[in-house]
Amino acid sequence: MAHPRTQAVIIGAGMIGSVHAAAIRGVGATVRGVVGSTPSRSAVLAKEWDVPVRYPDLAAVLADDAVDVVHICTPNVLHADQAVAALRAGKHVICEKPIATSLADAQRLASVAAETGRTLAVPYVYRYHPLVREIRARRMNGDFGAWQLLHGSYLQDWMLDAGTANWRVDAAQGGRSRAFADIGSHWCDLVEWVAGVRFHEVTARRGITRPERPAGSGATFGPASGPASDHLRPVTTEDVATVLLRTAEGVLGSLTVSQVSAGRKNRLWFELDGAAGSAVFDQENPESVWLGDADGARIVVRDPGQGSAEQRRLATLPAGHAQGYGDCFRAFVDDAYSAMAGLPVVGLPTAADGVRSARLVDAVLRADESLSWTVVE
Ligand code: SOE
Repeated sequence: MAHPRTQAVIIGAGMIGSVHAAAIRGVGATVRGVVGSTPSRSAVLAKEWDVPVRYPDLAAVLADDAVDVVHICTPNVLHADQAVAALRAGKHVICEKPIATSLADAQRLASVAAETGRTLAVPYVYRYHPLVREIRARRMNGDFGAWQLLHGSYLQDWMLDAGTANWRVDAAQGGRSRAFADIGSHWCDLVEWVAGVRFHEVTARRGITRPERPAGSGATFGPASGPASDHLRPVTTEDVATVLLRTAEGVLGSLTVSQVSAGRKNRLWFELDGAAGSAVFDQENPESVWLGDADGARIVVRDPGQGSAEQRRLATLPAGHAQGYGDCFRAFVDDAYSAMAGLPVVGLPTAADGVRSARLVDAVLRADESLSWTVVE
């Protein structure tokens, strides 16, 4: 549905801030303002993004009664405090993941959301691929039987170049976990939600492939920020991670995460193997899924005229007219704004999902330190 009356402000104007802006405009809402790292940067951005109101900082946004929702797209360490301030000012919030850099802060933020009664939505947007919903619907219909193995990977290469600098590398800004918290968290959210499981314990190893990188803050997915010899600093956050998982029922899983796999851009891939059937989804080819059962295997394509109600709802273009990441993001913002208006929505990731993710990040960090199977708190 369209949300012509919703007034949104974006805090943080990196790559993901622009994605939020396109999604807000895509659901017919207004990007009322944008706030950058300093008042002067905010003024430049307001002009570039062609927004109606100039805000020097977050405090000015929170003082404006016309603002309905604040989108927080800043470096991870700022998320929890900024989201708490926005909720306490009576705003709804869409907060980028991870919602906090510690489990305690994620829990504090979720309590404030509950206390204020405002919506806090978290962009685990891959839930919004129509065929992801189709696999989930088939699981709920019992098509796959009891799970036997859940496995996959999330691979990128935008940190491959030793000259790539980004705030995420710095634990003080991004948090102690990088690749797992940034993208492994998406995989876990998606697989838990689609398969209807909770990983109860994990064991993990994190790896650093570039022991030093330049200081500074290059763009996410941007070109290398310059010669690697300038202001090198030690890297303490992981480029790669391998994680073994186990549900309370004893179903095993495995996940490989990397931000340095040459040629892989945003390859979130999972396979769910059940006693009666299997399903495979590849985020870079989201227009079809692979399904296997005792009779063989077949490909199912996205089609608004076929399949589950949720697949049909999210399949906004005719079959063969590719939908992708931007469509997921727009559908997520659409549902988030509907929830803010008190309407029922299906599968919107909220504060509880942000806390769930923080628990998994915390468990992976502890497992890597102790080199043992570790219970997810
Ligand atoms: C960078 O790794 C990033 O932009 C993530 O932060 C997003 O969550 C993911 O969707 C794409 O990659």
